[in-house]
Amino acid sequence: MKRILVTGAAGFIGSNFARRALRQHEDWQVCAFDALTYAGNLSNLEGLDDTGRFEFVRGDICDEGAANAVFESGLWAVVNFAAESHVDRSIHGAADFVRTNVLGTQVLLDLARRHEVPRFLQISTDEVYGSLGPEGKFTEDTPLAPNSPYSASKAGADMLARSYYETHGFPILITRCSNNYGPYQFPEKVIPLFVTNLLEGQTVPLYGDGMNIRDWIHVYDHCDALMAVLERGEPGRVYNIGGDHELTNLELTHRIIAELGKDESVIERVKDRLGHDRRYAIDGTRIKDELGWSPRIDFASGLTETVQWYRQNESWWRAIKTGEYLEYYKLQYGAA
Ligand code: NAD
Ligand code: TDX
Repeated sequence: MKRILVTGAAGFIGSNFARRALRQHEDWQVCAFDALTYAGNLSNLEGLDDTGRFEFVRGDICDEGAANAVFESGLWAVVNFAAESHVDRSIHGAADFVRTNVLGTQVLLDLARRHEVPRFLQISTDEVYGSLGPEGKFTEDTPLAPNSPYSASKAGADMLARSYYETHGFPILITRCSNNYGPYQFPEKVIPLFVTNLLEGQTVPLYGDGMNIRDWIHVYDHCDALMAVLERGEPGRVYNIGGDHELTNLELTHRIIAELGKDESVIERVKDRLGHDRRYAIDGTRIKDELGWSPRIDFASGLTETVQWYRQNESWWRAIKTGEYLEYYKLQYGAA
């Protein structure tokens, strides 16, 4: 059995990854480690216990003692998803971002090195490269130029991981992915926010001129790419992951409105995000050439299925929007 530690496993991508790992690899055990911040949701992990190869531990990656306990029984890999992940929140306050994203990553790197874990996959983001003009794409050699406290803290974590490879020869891998969408995404991010607002009969707040561009990838494609990097990537290397599907926010909004059978009148133009990056686009040549991976889910069907998922899982997002899901943790684990 290979035991892998998935931090941030109660969040959006971590929970999708944990489910995929258990389904795809019958010889893997998954230890899910998560602090259950506002973004962590135990219901994202429902059913995984049934595999008999899954364990959930509530803990903070900055707490070395708590995290050390999960390293004691031996690990083949650490996959670090744990992070503060929402750009708007980082504009209001950067402290939690620096703490979890930078300090937390350092704690995990030290523990993994001490316990001689053979692989450490740091989940990063395309936002560390900053913003593009109308032309060009981010390659792994694009200099880092983060513009938000969120992306600056993620870049800090990347630099730390890199330094552990250069200084200690510790086998880290870094992935930098574009914007994800799909099941279990917290409804503060644009797609689930807009979809659930429309399902509730509300308007959708479009920032600025709506012409900012994001490259959209389905979370299942992202998880496939992560599996390829975890199993076959070369230590010390960075891999960009993209969906090859650029859209302006206005185009995206129109697609969502059409899916929900609404019209333009639901769009509420609001003030722009501070320091709002104009465009992200990924050059995925390296992961395609070296690991044979490219995205498979086309955006049109991915979006239709995602909207369907939010329609069918109304109790999941309603509990988040009312804050009821936090009560559930308090019952299970006590107040945070
Ligand atoms: P998320 O906010 O949905 O989940 C983050 C999880 O981390 C939550 O379950 C939260 O409880 C947990 N967490 C936060 N602080 C913690 C701490 N101190 N200790 C332990 N657990 C903690 O985020 P997501 O969208 O699933 O993103 C996961 C990772 O992927 C992040 O590192 C993010 O930077 C990266 N990423 C996200 C996207 C995207 O589009 N969502 C794209 C590229 C990269
Ligand atoms: O209400 C909104 N209105 C709006 O116009 C929100 C929440 C967002 N937007 C715009 C801002 C962005 O241009 O939509 C775009 C996407 O916004 P987010 O969903 O907040 O994502 P983004 O800021 O692009 O960052 C995401 O992708 C990269 C994730 O949140 C990060 O964790 C990841 O690293």
